[in-house]
Amino acid sequence: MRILVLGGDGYLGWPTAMYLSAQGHTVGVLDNAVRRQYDEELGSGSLVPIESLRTRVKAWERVSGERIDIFHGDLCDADYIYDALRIFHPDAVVHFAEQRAAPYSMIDRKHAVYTQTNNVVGTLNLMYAIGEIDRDIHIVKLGTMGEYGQPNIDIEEGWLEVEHNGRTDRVLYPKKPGSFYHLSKVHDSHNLEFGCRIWGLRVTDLNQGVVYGQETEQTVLDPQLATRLDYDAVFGTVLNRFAIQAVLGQPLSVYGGGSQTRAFLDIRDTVECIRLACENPADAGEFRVFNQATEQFSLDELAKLVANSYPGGAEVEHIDNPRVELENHYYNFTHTALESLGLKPHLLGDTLLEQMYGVIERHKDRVDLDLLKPRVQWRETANSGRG
Ligand code: NAD
Ligand code: USQ
Repeated sequence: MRILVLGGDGYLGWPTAMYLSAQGHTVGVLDNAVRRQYDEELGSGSLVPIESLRTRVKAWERVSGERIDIFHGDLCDADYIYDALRIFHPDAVVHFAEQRAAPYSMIDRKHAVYTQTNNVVGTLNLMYAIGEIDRDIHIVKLGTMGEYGQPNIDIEEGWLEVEHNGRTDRVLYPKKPGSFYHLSKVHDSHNLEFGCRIWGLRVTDLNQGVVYGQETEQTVLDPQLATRLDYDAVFGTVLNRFAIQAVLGQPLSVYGGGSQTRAFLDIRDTVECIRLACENPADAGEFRVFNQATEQFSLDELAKLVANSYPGGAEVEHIDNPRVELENHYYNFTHTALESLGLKPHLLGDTLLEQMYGVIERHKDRVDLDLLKPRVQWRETANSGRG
């Protein structure tokens, strides 16, 4: 298949592009490098050194013999995305190209507006381009488990059968997200579902949980193929941060009481889920939703797992929650669709954590400890961007 990966320079986009290429697909990557600009804005950077997209692609060709085409451009530039689709002619477009950090979207008005504009407009441009150029192109869109929030009922895969006053209907599962970033994904989902109804688009919305890990079968083939690993309080995600804090001898920063429960998956499962979604496309007019996560943990459980597995242990610190989140809540999500397509999940275990500790140990001198502290407060309308 011909697969265009939007956001192919990012934490997940780059390993996915290589994985799909390694499976024999013809891959292109589109990115405007804005993720590297957020680093400059925030004074942060990947713990593991990463190469430019051009160097990565050359290294991949040297290692695998496979070519990946680069499209350097902004998804919010409609003409650019129309041209890219006409030139590349994809069978599937994997859409990772969004501002993805909840704390970044909560810094202040400007960052909230940027996040929602970048994410919603980019997705709309993609929908229109596909609507005009070729409606058979399958959109594989990265959504998030956070779209659902923490409802007091079981979380289904995108849709819910509802009975009300003696009548029944199948409706989009109700959403109660916890940041302006997560809300941007809800808006995308609604726009995409509408595109399926009016134009017969084929869409798979992957409601992905929090991803952990840094290595895949392809990234380890050469240091120039490494993907990024964020540790700062804006872009660093919780399990990656706990592992990094353990190696640095810093307390593991559990926000609030720690009973908050979230859905998780290993980065090696992310790339495989994308392959499965691409190779098994949604039908014309179908808005298909998969919950792309394999396990659930409370923050306290995660912190304990890390503290128990790190040689020498780690201190767990509960700090005032900078976010507004439910605690002591019910959480139970369905995740059978990807497994029925053949996903064999990598469940979180000591081996993965030990591998991560090794990676972190090699690069721990690059950490700016100041960036570990969360400074973006959900209850404030204006925060300083650093941390
Ligand atoms: P990332 O920030 O590392 O990568 C996103 C890439 O998209 C970056 O390289 C960025 O430069 C690019 N991009 C952003 N806006 C763009 C635009 N307008 N035009 C072109 N390129 C643009 O993020 P990631 O962690 O790789 O996440 C990828 C996707 O997966 C995101 O949509 C995110 O919401 C989703 N997701 C991530 C996680 C996670 O734990 N990392 C979990 C669930 C869902
Ligand atoms: N948390 C801590 N300590 C930390 C960092 C986070 O306790 O040091 C807590 C947060 O309060 C939250 C949970 O851990 O309850 C997850 O936070 P996170 O920053 O790891 O993840 P989140 O903000 O939800 O966002 C990440 C990705 C986002 C993706 C989402 C998937 O950045 O792109 O959409 O995970 S999900 O959470 O399923 O919506």
